[in-house]
Amino acid sequence: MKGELLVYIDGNFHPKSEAKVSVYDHGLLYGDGIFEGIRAYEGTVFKLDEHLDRLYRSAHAIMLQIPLTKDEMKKAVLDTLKKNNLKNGYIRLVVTRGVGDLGLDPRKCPKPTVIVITEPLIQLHSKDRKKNGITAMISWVKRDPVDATTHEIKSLNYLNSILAKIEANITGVDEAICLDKRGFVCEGVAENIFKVENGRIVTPPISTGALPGITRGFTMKLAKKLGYSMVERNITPNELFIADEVFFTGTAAEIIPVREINNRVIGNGKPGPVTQRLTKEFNKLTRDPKEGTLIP
Ligand code: PXG
Repeated sequence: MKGELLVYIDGNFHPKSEAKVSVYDHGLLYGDGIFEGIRAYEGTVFKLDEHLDRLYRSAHAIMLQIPLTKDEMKKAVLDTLKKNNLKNGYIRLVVTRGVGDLGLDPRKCPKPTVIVITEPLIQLHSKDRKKNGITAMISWVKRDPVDATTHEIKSLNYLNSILAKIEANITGVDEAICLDKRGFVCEGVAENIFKVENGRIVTPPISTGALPGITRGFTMKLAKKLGYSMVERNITPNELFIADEVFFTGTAAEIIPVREINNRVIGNGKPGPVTQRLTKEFNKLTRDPKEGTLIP
């Protein structure tokens, strides 16, 4: 179709409706692969180098040899954005184990598949939710443990998050929060979580099995720069209920306040001063060319 967005697959560009991979691709058959969700703001790809570093770390952890250097991968991302004339957009970078047979042995997959999808911005939550906060529930679905399919790796195994999201959907709340198997707070389904108590900011450590989010890392640095006490430590579900403020961070979600958890109102039910201050500074910096890579 004319005017369609183009998708990069293994060095070639295909119109969106024709962008396809084999049914024998182990990314589909087994969720065997890795990905990144990245975002461009006004011509700058926010923290592109950090996302590429994380992609290559994920690949290392699952022993997948990406057939492109980091610079070639960066070029593929920027070329795809340019071809699609996108200055603001969402970028999905996927590397799968590649085409194999119906057995799960990755040795049968000689060549990884590399995909770059770019789209105009996706809206995860409405403007009202971004401004006034979302509702959430603590899910019965525990985060995958660190000694198994840990979310420290940004792999294509997302059933753990999807099950929690389904639970949130059928309960009628916006998002789900996963605990680790000990019962400590871990993260949202595609967001990291923070709480504020007496002006001090706390977020769970990655050892709960959470993804080391790029937005999480950036928010922690920003919080310290603004003079807040910022610590990583285990948080109990009860500590969330009685927090002054709770917010999520993520590439699509950015910084979003949580106003209710399992029907308990958080603070006074409105976005708190710390969340608002961080959001304001965050929104300035995401558009700063110094914080990312310019689309040529
Ligand atoms: N935890 C998990 C499990 C995630 O998948 C985050 C935290 C936040 O990380 P970043 O690096 O984005 O700050 C993620 C993000 C999206 C999207 O549209 C994001 C993710 C997965 C699917 C969609 O933002 N991962």
